[in-house]
Amino acid sequence: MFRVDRLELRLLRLPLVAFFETSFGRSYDRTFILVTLGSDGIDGLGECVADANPFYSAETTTTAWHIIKDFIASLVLGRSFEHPRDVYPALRRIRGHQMAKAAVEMAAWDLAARKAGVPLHALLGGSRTSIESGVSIGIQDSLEQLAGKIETERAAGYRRIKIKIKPGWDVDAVEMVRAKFGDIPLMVDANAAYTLDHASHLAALDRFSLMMIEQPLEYDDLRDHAALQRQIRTPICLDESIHTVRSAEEAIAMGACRIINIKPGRVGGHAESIKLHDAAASHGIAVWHGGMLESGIGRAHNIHLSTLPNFTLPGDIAASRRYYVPDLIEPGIDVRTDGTIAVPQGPGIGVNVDADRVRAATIDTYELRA
Ligand code: OSB
Ligand code: MG
Repeated sequence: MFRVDRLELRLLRLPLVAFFETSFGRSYDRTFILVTLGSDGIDGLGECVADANPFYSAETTTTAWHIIKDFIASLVLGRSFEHPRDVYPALRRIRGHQMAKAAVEMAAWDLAARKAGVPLHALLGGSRTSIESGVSIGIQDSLEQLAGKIETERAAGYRRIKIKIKPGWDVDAVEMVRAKFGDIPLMVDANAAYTLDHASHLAALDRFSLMMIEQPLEYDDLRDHAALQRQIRTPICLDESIHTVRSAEEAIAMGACRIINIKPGRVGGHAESIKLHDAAASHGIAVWHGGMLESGIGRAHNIHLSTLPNFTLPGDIAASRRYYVPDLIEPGIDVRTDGTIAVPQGPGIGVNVDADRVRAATIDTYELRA
């Protein structure tokens, strides 16, 4: 049981170590909200994955700030919760805004785990002590640059390479990777850059034995993905299209995907992610943990969630040094030479937040007490 007596929002901006380009654009930094929930002097942290722009999803840092401050805060502040799984249902009146809800809900999980003195993964029900790590490599200026990046990440030990694709940067890029690196575990992510008219073009990827193609079609589509899956052999994985357990059940029933990328921010937090994970498992659908360029705080949450048994494929959870130097946590998240990450064993998310670095990155703050 915990009573939430404090809620703090911080808007942060951190420069990325290297630009990150997807089919919807190039980023040089990340602006995000850090949520703190307090109870009897103990704090729990959640990182909101909404970006400054509405290009990956409709939510932005500004909409999330508004929804948390003006609607979510009154539903959690001064309230006692038996378990953090009760937070998401308490927000039911608010439609959508999964990223805003998730940031608060995940802070509640960290808080509850810290209060109980247990690592977050124990509260979530996961048992792995290490997770498999993959990398997501953005669109580059040239195929030579892409080859260089892949060489670096392979040498670091990562177990799976994902490359971002878009029309004009797809078949040739994959062909180069296969020619240069052979039969490595490889997948592509289109971030909704194609339409069903591209079906025969996307079928040209079939000969490369990719693990999957992630979100080839529109961000809110299921029907065309089902049609596309009937025309290509490469398994389709959905990311953007899955925002609730219900949408996942619909996608599975329609044959719109064979694999699902779980990002707790996209589905409303840890409790909904566990439900989605369980539903996918019951249908024989593999899941893996996606990434949103999180700082070490959000990354630590992702590591804990990835300890659940149906996360059977390497996640987009890489070392801090690929994203932020320094990270907000000290030490940062490290990937071992065998491509795995050790699951933190301390209470809650189990990482040390560097308060000075958080302060230095802060643009705006807001605090409420019960
Ligand atoms: O589509 O998975 C995606 C980053 C930002 C927004 C969307 C996506 C991504 C990534 C990067 O692929 C994953 C990571 O390394 O955090
Ligand atoms: Mg994706």
